[in-house]
Amino acid sequence: MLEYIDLKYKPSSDDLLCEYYLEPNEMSIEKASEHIAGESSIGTWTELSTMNREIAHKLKPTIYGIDHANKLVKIAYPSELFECANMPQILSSVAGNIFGMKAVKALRLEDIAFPKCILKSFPGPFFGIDGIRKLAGVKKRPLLGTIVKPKVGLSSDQHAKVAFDAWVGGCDIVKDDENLTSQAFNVFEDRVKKTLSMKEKAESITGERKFYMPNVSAETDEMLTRAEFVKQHGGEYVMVDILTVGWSALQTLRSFDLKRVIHAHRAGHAALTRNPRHGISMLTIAKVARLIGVDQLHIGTIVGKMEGSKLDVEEIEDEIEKPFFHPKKPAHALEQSWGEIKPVFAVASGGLHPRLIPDVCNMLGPNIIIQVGGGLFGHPHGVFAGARACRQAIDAAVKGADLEKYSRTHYELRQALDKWK
Ligand code: CAP
Ligand code: MG
Repeated sequence: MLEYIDLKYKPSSDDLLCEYYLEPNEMSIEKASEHIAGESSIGTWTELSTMNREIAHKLKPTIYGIDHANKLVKIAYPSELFECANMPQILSSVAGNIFGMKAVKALRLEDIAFPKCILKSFPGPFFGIDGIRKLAGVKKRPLLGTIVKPKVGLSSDQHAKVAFDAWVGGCDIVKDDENLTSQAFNVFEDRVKKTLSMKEKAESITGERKFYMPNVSAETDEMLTRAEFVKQHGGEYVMVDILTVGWSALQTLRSFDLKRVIHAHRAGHAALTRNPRHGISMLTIAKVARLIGVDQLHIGTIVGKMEGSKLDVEEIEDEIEKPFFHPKKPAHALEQSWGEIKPVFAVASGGLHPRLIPDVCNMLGPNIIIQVGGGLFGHPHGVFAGARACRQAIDAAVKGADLEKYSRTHYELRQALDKWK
């Protein structure tokens, strides 16, 4: 077995770094980590007649950290192992076969840091936070989004109508739900045309920029055709379910000369991220998504209906919103310096309603997009009132006003607080 462990090794700026949570299976964590290091790079289960010094010298990774108490292993991979601009290949290496190895009882890729040479080969976000704020003409406050509910079932006319009500009521953004694409009852092109024209009407009434995020998730060629259709019809955004379309399709969408805001929905992520002992962390997925180049990314709400601890959600927001060159922090081994890669706008969504909005603002700060689906479409007085209630809750949070007091002079908010205690 090749020697992979060198606890004195100091990773070079050319290494790709991974941190794994590793539960060994009837062997030492050292032995198990060597299996992982080998299988994720140049090794396999037995010695090879075809292995030679040169390959080993050039491509062998180094296990440079083993934390027995927390079962954490750090591995530095020489960048030559990877193909620049090829996310499938990178993840097939460091997040591929290894999860199924008998040498481990459980394995979770907790964090990843990309070296400059790989960083430079990906575009990152086209707009980033500053670009979106400029597009929206909203300098400071959190942006307010909603998701048309029911998730699916409305006709394209009904979809456009409720989107109009949400925009005029105060939403900046209206999005399709993750499982609405182009079903018989609501064909994509129809919905996009009607909803975009309602968007223009809402803009002229409110004097505010309004945005529609149509879900273009589909087979890659079809996805590109739909994205182009949105562009031709004046839409500024596309939304894509990044896990179900896949990393390669996301790279294709980003490389397409779209110049549209890419909103990343993470439907399916919890199959990978939820188990704290096995899988891939949302932090890792968020870094991959930022590198490929999404502009907005769901990261959780802490207080809503989806799991995701305060620590996790705040750490993900920190990481994706970190500016190009962040102030020198005590270098955590996997500290990612993002170079020219723009920051990504964090999205808090899932089980939110007006009463929870101040908590989200206080915990996740102003650089957040707050998306409220059921908590807006479930308002006792309908969509327009639901949007007004959510916008009033954001205004209260921005002013630091007490929500109950604020609701005495904001009727729609009062009604929402009465419904969702
Ligand atoms: C929220 C939502 C989003 C979730 C996804 C839904 O609707 O549209 O898909 O936010 O979760 O379908 O549940 P509600 P996450 O506001 O009605 O809950 O953002 O954690 O990926
Ligand atoms: Mg949804």
